[in-house]
Amino acid sequence: MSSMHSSHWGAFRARPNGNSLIIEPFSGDPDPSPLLSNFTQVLDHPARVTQPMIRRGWLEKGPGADSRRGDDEFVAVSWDHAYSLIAAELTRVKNSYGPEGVFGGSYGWSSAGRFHHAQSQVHRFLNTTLGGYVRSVNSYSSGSASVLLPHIVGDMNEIARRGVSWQEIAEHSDIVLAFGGLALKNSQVASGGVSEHTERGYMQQASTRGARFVSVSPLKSDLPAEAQGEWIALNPGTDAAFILGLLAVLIEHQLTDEAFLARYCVGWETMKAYILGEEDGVKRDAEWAAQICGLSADHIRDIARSLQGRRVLVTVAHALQRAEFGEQPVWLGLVLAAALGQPGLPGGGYTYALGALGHYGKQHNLVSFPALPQGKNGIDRFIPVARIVDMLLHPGEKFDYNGRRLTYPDIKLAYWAGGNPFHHHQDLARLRRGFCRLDTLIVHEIAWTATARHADIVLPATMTLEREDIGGAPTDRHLIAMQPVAAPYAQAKDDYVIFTELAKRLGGEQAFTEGRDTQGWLRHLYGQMQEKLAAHRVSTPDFDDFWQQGFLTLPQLNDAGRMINGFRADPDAKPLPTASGKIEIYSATIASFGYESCPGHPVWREPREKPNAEYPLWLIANQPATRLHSQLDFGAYSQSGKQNGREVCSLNPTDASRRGIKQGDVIELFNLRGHVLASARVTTDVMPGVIQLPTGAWYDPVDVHAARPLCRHGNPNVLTNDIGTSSLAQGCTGQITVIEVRKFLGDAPDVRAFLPPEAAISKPFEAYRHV
Ligand code: PGD
Repeated sequence: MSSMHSSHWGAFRARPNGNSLIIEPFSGDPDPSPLLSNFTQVLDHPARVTQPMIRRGWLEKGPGADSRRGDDEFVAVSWDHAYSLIAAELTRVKNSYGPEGVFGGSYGWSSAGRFHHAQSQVHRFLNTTLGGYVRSVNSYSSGSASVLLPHIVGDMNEIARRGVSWQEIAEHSDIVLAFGGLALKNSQVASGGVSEHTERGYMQQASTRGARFVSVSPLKSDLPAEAQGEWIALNPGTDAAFILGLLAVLIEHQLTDEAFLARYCVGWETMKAYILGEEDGVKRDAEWAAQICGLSADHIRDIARSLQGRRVLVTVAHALQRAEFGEQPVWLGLVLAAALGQPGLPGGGYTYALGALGHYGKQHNLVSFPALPQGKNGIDRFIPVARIVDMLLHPGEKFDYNGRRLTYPDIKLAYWAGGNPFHHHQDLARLRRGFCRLDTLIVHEIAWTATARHADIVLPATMTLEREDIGGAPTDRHLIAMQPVAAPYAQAKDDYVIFTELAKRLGGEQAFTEGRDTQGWLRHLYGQMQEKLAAHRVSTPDFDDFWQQGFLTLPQLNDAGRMINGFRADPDAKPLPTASGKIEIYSATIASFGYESCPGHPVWREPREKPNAEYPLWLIANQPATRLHSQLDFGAYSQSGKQNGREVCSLNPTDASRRGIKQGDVIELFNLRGHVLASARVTTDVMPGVIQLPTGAWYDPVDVHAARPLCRHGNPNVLTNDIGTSSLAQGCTGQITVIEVRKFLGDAPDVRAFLPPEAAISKPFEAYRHV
């Protein structure tokens, strides 16, 4: 008997086969993701957390700052004992500091089911039992674009999802100019699930029709072979300068669409003055851009001229804005599309982050599946999500954010479920210092990630395969009944069950559960969706039939590509949701904030970190191809991509031979923040001067206390820099940094990332599977 289930990387059927699982992709998926095979052998992997664990130092000394976090023993306790300790600690913090003392941002992707979405569960729990918590806003994915785009064109999700559709590209685009490429490893993933992977097919269809895909990236692999495209290799982080150079050529040859710019945009004259050097005497022309981005001036001129008179789509990947001044390429991509007069034409103009997630460029469902209500947060204090360590290390300090001057709160307790900060944050030694300042860190995890190892209280959570849920996303026409595939491992419990037990002890059970168990909630949420559909006269099977069938096909809107198209078709009736109602090439609002790091029109700014004599190489720390973020790094597919258990890092033969590095060597990447071991892959797919090491290898430091730790496994966030993109958005800047690399001499230490902390395994307990 197989069970229907879903994940962020696809729907599937699963059935047990001894200790492993046989996974069959959803029959309706034309191009299933290979990430599905990460599920085959993980249910009882030794990395799983078996029972509640408390850090010895916290048990003995009580809550308080402690530098032993990440290097202490764990003591196994009963669930009852763990619940009592947590309830008492939450009560202490609430009574002494109020909800302002609790950080509940709990950033992380968790699993696809909409009810067991761990972040929502944490928020609902803290709202209903403590009266609120300090929250985080925006994401590590699109922290700067999500703040910038509403000022200059409209809501980020609207642009990405309803900007220009894949269907239009297949039918109409002549040129798709993709800054950051269109890698399928990214579009095979969508939060909430993606039951049909269609991007490869659309690219194939477009290129067969004659569309030209141009990928601007330091990595050749950012464009799939099916696109039959061109690779423009430019220096990391220099797209803004490149686009300014392209604009200069368009201006010089009078190839700009002045009528479009005058009618639909504000600020073109100011932008032109900046490009022509009328503001400060610096002419940003092709020669100027060539010096920065590593292309020849002639190449830049050729590319610019080739765009004129064609149906051109410009898209800028999430990755580009995950860098210092990451707002600028996002803004300039829009300016380039506007200068060509393309926004609003089918298959032309601007779309943000096409292909960065499986959600984008698709049609929306007629109604969305309801989210678990999160209750009311009684306090209004927040941080931009990637500023967490600044908050922990500098309570009371002021910082800028999107025109506001905010103050970092003084956090005593952090509650985390469904995320892995030691995966997603930058400068991990600094992150550890921040976490060591807390009184208490509580983590629910399925496995011993570095975040769990740094916690004071670790509670074993069930993984998605062990519980029932409903998977769905706003642009996925299949709603999936996620049927349990296996019984919970050892003593693992659902996040919802854990919070229900804690709510009981804190006197908030009714408010938290509203009298429902998991089944009760699934039926309730499904019923709400049925009501929304009924209002459109769409009938749906009852819950039991849906559950038995395993999925439901939902009606969709024909809305892909509607956002910008609508604006051009009827500019008076539907102005854009910006201050001027037009595309803002110059934003008076942003200018009024007075930020040097993000002025009123897009600019080129030299990043603080760039290659130098000591650290001459760019490191690109991008999304991995063999797993989602750090999830199931111990899974079969993720492991198959490693070399002797270590993450593989790619570098150009020129850089390798200069350092005597050969294919398969263990190499050490280092900078002033730390050292990382990885296995070398020597390839011309990476441009000279650049090294690529994907994110997601679990942090595995030889000595957690070291100021510059050595990770033996290959986590690039040891090396990345923990600064905000700009005063405007304060987004994550983890995509690029500078490093040096050398061959690692001597015996490379074995990877220990997937072994539970020693004391935790030496405890006498029986790991068993109970039904
Ligand atoms: P995941 O690995 O998905 O990473 O950061 P995020 O924290 O989301 O973490 C999810 C965790 O939830 C896993 O540890 C998993 O075991 C756990 N989990 C899964 N299901 C459950 C559950 O049901 N309950 C509980 N309690 N836990 C569960 C991702 C973030 O990383 C993102 S979105 C981006 S885009 C960023 N990308 C980069 C980057 O490009 N470059 C760098 N250098 N850094 C990045 N960090 C960011």
